[in-house]
Amino acid sequence: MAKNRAANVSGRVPPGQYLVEKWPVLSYGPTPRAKLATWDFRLFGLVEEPVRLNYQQFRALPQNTFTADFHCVTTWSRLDNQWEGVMAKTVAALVRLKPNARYVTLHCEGGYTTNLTLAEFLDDNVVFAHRHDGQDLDPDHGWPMRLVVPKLYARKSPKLV
Ligand SMILES: Nc1nc2c(c(=O)[nH]1)N[C@H]1C(S)=C(S)[C@@H](COP(=O)(O)O)O[C@H]1N2
Ligand SMILES: [Mo]
Repeated sequence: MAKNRAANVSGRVPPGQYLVEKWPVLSYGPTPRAKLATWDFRLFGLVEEPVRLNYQQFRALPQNTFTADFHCVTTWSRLDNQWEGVMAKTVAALVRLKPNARYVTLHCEGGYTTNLTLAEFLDDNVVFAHRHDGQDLDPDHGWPMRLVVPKLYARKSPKLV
């Protein structure tokens, strides 16, 4: 890892971060093996219409690409990541949220969970991504799909959702 103190990008990275060019893997356990044939994405809770998508159906949803920085609270930041996937807003529209919905919990293969306020989830540039910098995500980075929430520390960007 290049230990570049992020002095000339203040305002863009949180205080005390250093910049990395290689992308570190931060997982609390071994990467579970994903099988596309049995993969599913379930949307349930305070919704009018619970939805279950297989991988083909997920990939058939409208796709977006954008660039954003990625910050881990263990002090590394990786700038200018290009993400490609389905925006969280697009996914939320499928289920039609009930008016009393306030929070989203994301459940991952392997047991990791994290939560967001609905406003954080529906913010711009929140994406269920399957590609990074023009390539399929590596399994250790969440392939076949992970959420990316660029404005929050990356622990709120769950892999293998
Ligand atoms: N499923 C899962 N998602 C996860 C984690 C994890 O351990 N398991 N770690 C989180 C943390 S703390 C960070 S910093 C980012 C790191 O993503 P990366 O390993 O792709 O760099 O993933 C987040 N999402
Ligand atoms: Mo992290």
